[in-house]
Amino acid sequence: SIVSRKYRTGYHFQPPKNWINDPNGPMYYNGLYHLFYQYNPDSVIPGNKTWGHSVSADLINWLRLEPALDRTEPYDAKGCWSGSVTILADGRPAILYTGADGVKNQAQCIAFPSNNSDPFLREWTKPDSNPVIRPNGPGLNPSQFRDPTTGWTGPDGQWRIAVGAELDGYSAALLYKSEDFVHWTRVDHPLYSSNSSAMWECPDFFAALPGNSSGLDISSAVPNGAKHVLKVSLDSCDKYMIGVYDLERDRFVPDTVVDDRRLWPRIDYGNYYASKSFFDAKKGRRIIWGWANESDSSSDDVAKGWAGIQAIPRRIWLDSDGKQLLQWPVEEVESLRRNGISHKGIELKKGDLFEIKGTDTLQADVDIEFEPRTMDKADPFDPSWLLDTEKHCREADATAPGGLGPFGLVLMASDNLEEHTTVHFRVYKSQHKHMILMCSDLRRSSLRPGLYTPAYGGFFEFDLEKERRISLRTLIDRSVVESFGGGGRVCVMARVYPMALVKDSDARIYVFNNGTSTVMVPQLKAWSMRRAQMNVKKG
Ligand code: DQQ
Repeated sequence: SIVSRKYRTGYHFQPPKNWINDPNGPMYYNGLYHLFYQYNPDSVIPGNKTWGHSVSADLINWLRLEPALDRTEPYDAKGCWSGSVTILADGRPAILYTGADGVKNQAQCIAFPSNNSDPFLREWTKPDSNPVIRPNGPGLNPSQFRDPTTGWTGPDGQWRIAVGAELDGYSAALLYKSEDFVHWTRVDHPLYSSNSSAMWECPDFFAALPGNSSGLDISSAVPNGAKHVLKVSLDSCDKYMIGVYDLERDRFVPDTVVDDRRLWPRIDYGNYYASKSFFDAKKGRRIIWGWANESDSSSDDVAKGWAGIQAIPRRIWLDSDGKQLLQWPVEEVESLRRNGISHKGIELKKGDLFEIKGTDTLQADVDIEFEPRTMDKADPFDPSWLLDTEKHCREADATAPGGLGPFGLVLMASDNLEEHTTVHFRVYKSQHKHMILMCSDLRRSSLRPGLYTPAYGGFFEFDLEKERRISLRTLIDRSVVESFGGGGRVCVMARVYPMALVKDSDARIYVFNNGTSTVMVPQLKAWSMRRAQMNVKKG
C-alpha cells in the first residue's frame, strides 16, 4: 500500500514484511557482519518468534537469509527468544538463546553452525543437550528467565555468561559458569542484582577504557583502568550502570548505586529497546544495535504489512572521566550521503527560522553546531526535572522562550507548520556547570489519529571551561528521526508518521531559535541519503 511504501525506511534496517523486535547475536565473523533479530515469519503482530538473519559487509547494505533458528523443539515451541553469539576459543561461533516452551517457561539453549565452511552460516544445529540451562535453584521464576549475554572468560579460564531474571521477586543478572560452553552451573550469587525493579531483560555486559573510542573484546584480558558497563532493559527503555568488575568476588560493582531507577542514565531517551552490543574485530570498535518499535496503531501495522526496525548501528564508548557512554552512528552510514550542502556563520536571533534547502527532506543526515553568544542568560536548573524529562519537555517546549534556548531543528514540517517535529536544546545553569536538555517533541508530528506522540527528552552536562559548541546530528529516514546531541551524550530515537509523506507534499527543515539569547551556527552540513540495499535475497 501507499502507506507502507511512504513510511518504510530507506536505510534503517528492516526485513520486507512482518513483525520484528530485539536485535540478537550481532557479530563480525569471517569478513561479514551478522545481524539476527526477533522475527515473526507469519504476521505483523508479535508471536512465533524465530531468529531472522541478514549479513552485510558494511553494516549498511544487507543480504537476507532464511531464519537461523525456528521453533522446532518442545523447549522452544513458543519461540526462539533473544540471545547472543560468542566466538569460542577454536574460532567457532555459538548462539545462546532463550527457548520458550509450550507454556512459555524459559530455558537457555545452544546452537552451532551446521556447516562451518558456509561463509553465511545459514544453518544452525541445536544439539540434544538442550536446554543447557534450566531455571533451577532458589529464587527463580521460570517465566522470567531469559536473554543470555555474550560469554567472557574469567581469570580461572572458565566461561561466564549473565542471564536476565527475576530473583526473589527482584531484578538480577544471574551468573553462570562453564568449562566447555555447553555444561553450565549457576554461581551462588548474581553478577549484579537490584531491588528497585522486578525483571531485567536483555542484559549486556562489556568493558571499556575511559576516553578511548576503540572497543574492548570482553573475552580477552581486560587492560588496567578499564571500566565495565552493565546495560539492562526495563520500563520500555535501556538503562546502564558504569562500574568495575571485581574479579575476586566475580561481581559487577557500580561506581554509584542510584536507588531511584528513573535516574539511571539511558542508552537512548526515545523509542529504543533490547539493545545488544558486540566487539567489531574488523575495526576495533564496540557497536550497539537497538530495536525501535512502531508508534502508530496495530491496524496501521496491518495496513503497512511491517512493524519494527533497528536503529542505526552505533559505535559506543566511554567518555574520558568514565562517567557516561557516548554513541555515534557507524561511519559506514556516511557512504549513503550525496548532494551535501553547507552553511557557515548563521546568526539566530530570538524568533529566527532558517530553512535548510537543497537536500531530500525525508531521507537526510543533518549535522549542526550551535554556539551561544553568551551563556549569561541561562535559566537556573532544577534537579527535580531529571525525574521526568518528558514532562519537562512538554512544559518547556519549543514555543516557550527561555534565557538560552530553545534552539534546534524543526523537521518534517508542512508549509503552514501544521505538522512538524522539533529536536532542540535548552541550556540551564546548575551549581558549577551547565545542564543541557535535549528534546525530541513529536506532539505535532502528524495530523493522523491513533499515533503515540510523546515529547522525549534527556539531560547532559556541559562544561564551559572545555567547550563552547553544542552539536546536533539527526538522521531522518521517512518514519525515523534519530538524533545525537552533544557529540553523542544524549541519543533520541523517534518514529514519526506525517501526513505529508502520504500526500507526497513537501516537508521542510529549519533551524530555529526561540530563546532570548542569540545563538550562532558556526557550521551546518546536510546531505540527502541514498537508499541502502536492504533485502537482497540470498539462498
Ligand atoms: N523480547 C524477547 C525476549 C526479551 C524481550 C522476546 C525484550 O527474549 O526479553 O521476543 O523485548
